[in-house]
Amino acid sequence: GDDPSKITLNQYHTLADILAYMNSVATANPTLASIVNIGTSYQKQALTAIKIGNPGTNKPAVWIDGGIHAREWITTATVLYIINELTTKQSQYSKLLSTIDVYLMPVVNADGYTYTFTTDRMWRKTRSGPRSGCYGVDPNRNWNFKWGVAGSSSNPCSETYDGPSPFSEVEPKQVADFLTANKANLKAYFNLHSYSEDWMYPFGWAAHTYPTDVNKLKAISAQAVAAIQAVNGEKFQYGSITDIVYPASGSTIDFTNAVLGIDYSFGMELRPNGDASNGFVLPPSQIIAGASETWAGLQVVLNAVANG
Ligand code: ING
Ligand code: ZN
Repeated sequence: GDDPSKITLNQYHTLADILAYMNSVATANPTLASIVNIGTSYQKQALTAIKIGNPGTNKPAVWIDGGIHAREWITTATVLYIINELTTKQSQYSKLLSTIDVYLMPVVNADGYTYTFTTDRMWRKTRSGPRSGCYGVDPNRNWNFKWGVAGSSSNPCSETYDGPSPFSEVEPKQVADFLTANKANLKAYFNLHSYSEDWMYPFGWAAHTYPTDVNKLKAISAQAVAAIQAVNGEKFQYGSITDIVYPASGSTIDFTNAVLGIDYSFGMELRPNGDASNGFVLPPSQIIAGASETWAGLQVVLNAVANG
């Protein structure tokens, strides 16, 4: 029968299949990979990450997550691609994985992701509620830094509803708790979205507001987008969240940068480019090209972390 530690990379997968894959990768690679239980979702589904790295103590670590927004399926597929890369090409990545640990979480918003398979392909938010007759909070407006300041809504029916309070949503709350507990080792945080082909650094809460080391972030972002372009020719724009997309407060990377002190905190908008008419529904035939270019950009930062 099928070997669950293998996954078809050119298809999208249900949460159940993803969890089975992650478990079997950890079982098949006991010295390289282990399951990290982040917690459970509002609807009591597993929130699961996988830690990949060769044995060692006090290693620098990086975190990469996808599926914080349910309909952005290419982000989940990209995290699965990276898990497969790191666990099936061990000689290629042995130096990297001897130096750093990589935490990968393919589906942050487990309930929303499941809902996009069962009911509404275009769902974005969590599935808590109802509040005022509407379901869900934007899990990328619910983090506890400058919550509710800009580019979010207090209307429960809005796609950017920031929630009744910071970390009202158990999914971002439990990810934040894990990141906080491990902040001494975490040297980079990546939060994947789609779409429009952008590479973004903080901040989103106010325009023309940047971390003090923004010049370092600009320089490595330029290298990352060049590495992305070298794979298939896709041109990603880079800049701060407000420079590149729009104001957005209470987001992932503002929190990981400003509260946890993780300098290399980046958000990305993956394929397709901004001209697409329904860019959330990326044909599966583009998964591998999109994931491989994204992985090239991420490796620029991972290698910088590994080289200290
Ligand atoms: N875009 C992101 C959003 O949450 C973003 C942009 C990314 C903002 C990272 C802040 C931090 O609106 C999509 N497509 O969801
Ligand atoms: Zn998103």
